[in-house]
Amino acid sequence: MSVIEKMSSAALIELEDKYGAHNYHPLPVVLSRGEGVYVWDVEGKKYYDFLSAYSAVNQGHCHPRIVGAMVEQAQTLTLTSRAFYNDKLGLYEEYLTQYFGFDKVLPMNTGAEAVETALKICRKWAYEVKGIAQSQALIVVCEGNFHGRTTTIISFSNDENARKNFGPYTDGFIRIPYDSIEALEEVLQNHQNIAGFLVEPIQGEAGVYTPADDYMMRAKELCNQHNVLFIADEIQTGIARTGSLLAVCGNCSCEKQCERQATYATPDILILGKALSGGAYPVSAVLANNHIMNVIKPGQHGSTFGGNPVAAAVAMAALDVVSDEQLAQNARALGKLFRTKLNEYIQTSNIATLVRGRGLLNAIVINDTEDSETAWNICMALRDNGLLAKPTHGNIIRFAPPLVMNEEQLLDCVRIITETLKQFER
Ligand code: IF1
Repeated sequence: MSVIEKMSSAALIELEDKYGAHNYHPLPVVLSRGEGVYVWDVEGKKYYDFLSAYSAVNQGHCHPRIVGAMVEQAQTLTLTSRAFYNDKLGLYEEYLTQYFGFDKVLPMNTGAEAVETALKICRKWAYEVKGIAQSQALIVVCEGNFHGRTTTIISFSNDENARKNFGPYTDGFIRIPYDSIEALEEVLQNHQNIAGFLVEPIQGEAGVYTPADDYMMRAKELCNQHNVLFIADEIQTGIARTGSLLAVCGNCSCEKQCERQATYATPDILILGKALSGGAYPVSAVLANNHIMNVIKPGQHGSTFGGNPVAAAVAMAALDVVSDEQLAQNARALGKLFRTKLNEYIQTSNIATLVRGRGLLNAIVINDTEDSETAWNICMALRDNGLLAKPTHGNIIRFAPPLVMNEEQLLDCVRIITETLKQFER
């Protein structure tokens, strides 16, 4: 241990470079500690975390309630597999389904696994309930989607880097433009065998692309009309990130964070991951009502770790924190402030052209070509100035701090961001 603690950032980066597969291109900063909205590197420098592990750490780093629940359960019982019952799973299933308003949950671990689960449930429902002919079911997805890295999921991606040379691909998906109700209407009218529509309420990887306010609601209505399952991937947008418990709720201004969920765009299948554990542990879930979930019978789906007692204890604590600390309301208020302040700056800027997002899932568009290094260089300068963010797709920088941030901290971050951008004005 003491040897590792003494190693420099440069030496640790070298180790990863030598012994790890090169499947990532991280910002060169080596973190060794986190607390709330802050992380520290191995040299002791302190940063604001403006990525939150891609919105997994919504509740802040090492939240004592979440860590406490994890440690306590880890000392008691960690894994039984689903060959036996455990004394936490049922409690968690009741808690989670009541929290989000569904009959049942199927617990998994990673986001991609949960998406795969939703696709399997949807196809099985299509054959056994909707009555689509064997192997004919189609699932509609969107251009620019990101749903994970499995072979089936990359089959319907249009990101060449993510899919090239991983074929043969899985059939049965149709891609339509995102944020186009007309395209959805057309595809639903032209095909008889559509089982589901899989969609992100905001496209994160595509650069925090925020669709029209009524897109989710109208898409859900169209799906209803055509007896097609509306499947919301809220792995990144869910759990208070966008200023409401779920982003499918839209820009609701209600005080009760999920009030509109029941009447607005309740998905037929809801996919959660990331912040379901506050970033402490891989926990994902697929929620649906009985008439859909009951198509899955023993032996047809599962996972060794799915629904394990540590995951159950961690997820309950993580969701307790979201409601007790009113994180959705905080994300909504601070998000508005963030966009207002950045917009004021952008009026005067040549380097930043646009800020967009909802709640505390935001991005700025950098005024340069897609393949330029400018966004990366700005992120390096932000790092030097004490704030960690990452570019997405070339010239866009995503800003997603933990939701436990306060107003004073947010204004401090706005100061760091604008002062850094100033260094790049031309
Ligand atoms: C990586 C992006 C974010 C997701 C949605 C499913 C998954 C993700 C909407 C899969 C995961 C992560 C994965 C991460 C990068 C990151 C990401 F830039 F690639 F798009 F967050 F914006 N659905 N997103 O966002 O969940 O299996 O990873 O648990 O390094 O690949 P997972």
